[in-house]
Amino acid sequence: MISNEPVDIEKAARAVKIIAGLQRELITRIQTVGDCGPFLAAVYDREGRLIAKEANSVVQDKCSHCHAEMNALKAAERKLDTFDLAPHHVSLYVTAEPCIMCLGGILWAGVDAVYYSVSSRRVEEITGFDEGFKSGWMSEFKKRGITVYGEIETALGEEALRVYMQLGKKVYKPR
Ligand code: AZG
Ligand code: ZN
Repeated sequence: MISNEPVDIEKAARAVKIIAGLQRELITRIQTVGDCGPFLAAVYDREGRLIAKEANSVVQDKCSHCHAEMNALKAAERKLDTFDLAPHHVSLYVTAEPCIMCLGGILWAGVDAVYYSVSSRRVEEITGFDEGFKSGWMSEFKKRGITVYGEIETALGEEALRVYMQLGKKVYKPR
């Protein structure tokens, strides 16, 4: 596990539990929903209540922006009836490191923290997706007061990506 702050055992334990649940659900969705992308994200408040959970729906919705993180943040904003999540003190949990687009979306949404599983490097190695250029993003988030924990429960996260590839599903990328 890596982090942009000293590791808090309680935050880390909560993240392991939530991310393992997302990974198991993601594998089931990949196996059962024909056009589900291989990424799942959830927004929780600081009392541990689930606000929104969404998968990548790029293929299904014919929309290049419909990454799991963007879908989950949009659903959370709709549910809380706001364009600014900051007063609600929410955290984003996601099965892979956010891509270049989602880093921007996460900043504009106003989350307190981001917890992710598989690194972009491993996503690219396993699937061929292009996650973009984004050096030093964890320290940029720290400067803006956003906590980041990464590479949580990576074995199951990588397994979800391998299942996606084994099923011959679509790898879309910028060209
Ligand atoms: C992606 N990476 C993440 N983290 N999430 C998605 O929905 C993606 N789609 N393509 N790369
Ligand atoms: Zn993304």
